[in-house]
Amino acid sequence: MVQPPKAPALKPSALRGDYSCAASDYTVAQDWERYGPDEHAIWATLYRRQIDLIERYAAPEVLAGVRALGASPAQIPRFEEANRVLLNATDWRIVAVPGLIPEQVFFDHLAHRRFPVTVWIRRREELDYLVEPDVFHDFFGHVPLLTNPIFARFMQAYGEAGPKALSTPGGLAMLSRLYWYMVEFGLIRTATGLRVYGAGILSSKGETVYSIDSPEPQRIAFELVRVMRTEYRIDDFQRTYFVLDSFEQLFEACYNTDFAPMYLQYGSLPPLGADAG
Ligand code: HBI
Ligand code: FE
Repeated sequence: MVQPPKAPALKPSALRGDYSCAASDYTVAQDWERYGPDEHAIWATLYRRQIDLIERYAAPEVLAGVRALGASPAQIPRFEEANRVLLNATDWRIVAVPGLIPEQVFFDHLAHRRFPVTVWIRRREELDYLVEPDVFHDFFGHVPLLTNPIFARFMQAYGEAGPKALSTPGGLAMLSRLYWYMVEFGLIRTATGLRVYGAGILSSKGETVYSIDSPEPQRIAFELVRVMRTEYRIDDFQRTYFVLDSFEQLFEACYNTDFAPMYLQYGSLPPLGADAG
């Protein structure tokens, strides 16, 4: 039996998932038949309200992915069905996990083109906010862009960068900021305006609108070192979003880049503030 990792909370609390049946790589069976009507109904509520919003706010590559996956409000998706689409598009697959898993295991899954998706769904009282990822965040937020070859290739390179980050002081914090800002909370410039692609935004009704329409946050052009040095907030909307010109830009900045010199140069310096101008 594997041990759950520590919760990424300010006040550490137990993670919700059941880790007792997880394999050594933290995977479990999705066990789709076990979801009840109430759980499918929560999926339906979340899906309906996000799909309308993202038609207007999300990057075209995200919308193409949502369509390709054939997800619907009718029920929590079956990972096996999504995997047929993903394998065909980019040779990625979903693996089911009980929730957050240790960094090292997470990186290894990504490096092998496996995306860990949490099996459980939030409760109705938590529609708007939840500390841990659930199946709606992981599937609706992350999986659509994994049908995009460039973004999928970036995600693999990200996983491959894990071991060196774990063995260099300050490295993990810097690599995690890249994930936070460019995978969870990324924005992208398109011919028709600024659009959302980050999973943390796509799975949040409030932040989808806020990240694009609010005058409050800073929106800064993507710059690898700056992203890796900038602290983030886990308990509120972001103060800063980084903006891509294209997914190629993210891929080019990270593929074949040795992050070690950046860890050595900046890893032991204090980070830049989450709202540093
Ligand atoms: N585990 N299931 C899951 N999902 C994540 O997004 C995740 C994780 N473990 C570690 C982790 N993310 C972070 O360390 C990333 O910043 C790398
Ligand atoms: Fe996420």
